Amino acid sequence: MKRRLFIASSLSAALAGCGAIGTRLNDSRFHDVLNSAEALNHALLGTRGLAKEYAESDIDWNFRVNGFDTPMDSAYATLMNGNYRAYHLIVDGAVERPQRLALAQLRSMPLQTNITRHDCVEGWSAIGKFRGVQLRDVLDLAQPRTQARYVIFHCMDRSPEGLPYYESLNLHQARHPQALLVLDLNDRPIDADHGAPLRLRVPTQLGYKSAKWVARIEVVASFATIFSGNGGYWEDQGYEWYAGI
Ligand SMILES: Nc1nc2c(c(=O)[nH]1)N[C@H]1C(S)=C(S)[C@@H](COP(=O)(O)O)O[C@H]1N2
Ligand SMILES: [Mo]
Repeated sequence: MKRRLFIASSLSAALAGCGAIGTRLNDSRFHDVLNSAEALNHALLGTRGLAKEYAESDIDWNFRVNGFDTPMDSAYATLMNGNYRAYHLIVDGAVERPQRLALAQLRSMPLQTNITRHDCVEGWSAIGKFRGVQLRDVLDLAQPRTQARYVIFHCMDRSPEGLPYYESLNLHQARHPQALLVLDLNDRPIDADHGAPLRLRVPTQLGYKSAKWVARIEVVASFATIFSGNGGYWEDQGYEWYAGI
């Protein structure tokens, strides 16, 4: 325990004084500190801790919208205009049984609800009621192979420069009981701006991990060869991968 406290205090000393995170993102020493903080978080807290759950009276009924614009391409417009009946979630990669799941199939699985707080790295939070399928149930259908270590979420939107949004979790995070593929937000089918028809929700990690407009879940042994190799759109811009809260 003493050793842990020592490590923790040297980390906070190293982090002290970095008020403007944005200006430090290109500093490699800053990255080293972040990465060691991630490892420490992981070692001390593991992935078993549960995020706090709130009461109905705490819900922000006007849940804020953030991130890139809702996809505007004709493929998405067609999906939306058909009330997402043509949508299928693809689960593939290092799995025994690749899946192609319609929304109705997902809705017929056991659904879980949690009222949890979403924390955006930009400094705002909102409490929402998230209802959906446990990600681990979907992974169980697909049966990850023994070499599988991460799940990549491929999204339908793009950054202003045209780069696709994507995210990743390791299999432990993905099997967290509160990690949901969300179908309903605040008692309504999730709307287009919040990631319809399916978005990830991981209340134990920062907001950018909770990918909206998920089209495909790819199970992989490593994400080194995916886009710029850092495990997510924002991670490729220098944000931390683990992003635990
Ligand atoms: N596909 C996709 N997912 C995304 C984003 C995005 O731009 N595209 N933004 C992330 C960020 S930074 C936040 S804070 C949340 C915002 O979710 P909300 O619009 O439901 O509040 O979505 C996350 N997931
Ligand atoms: Mo965010």
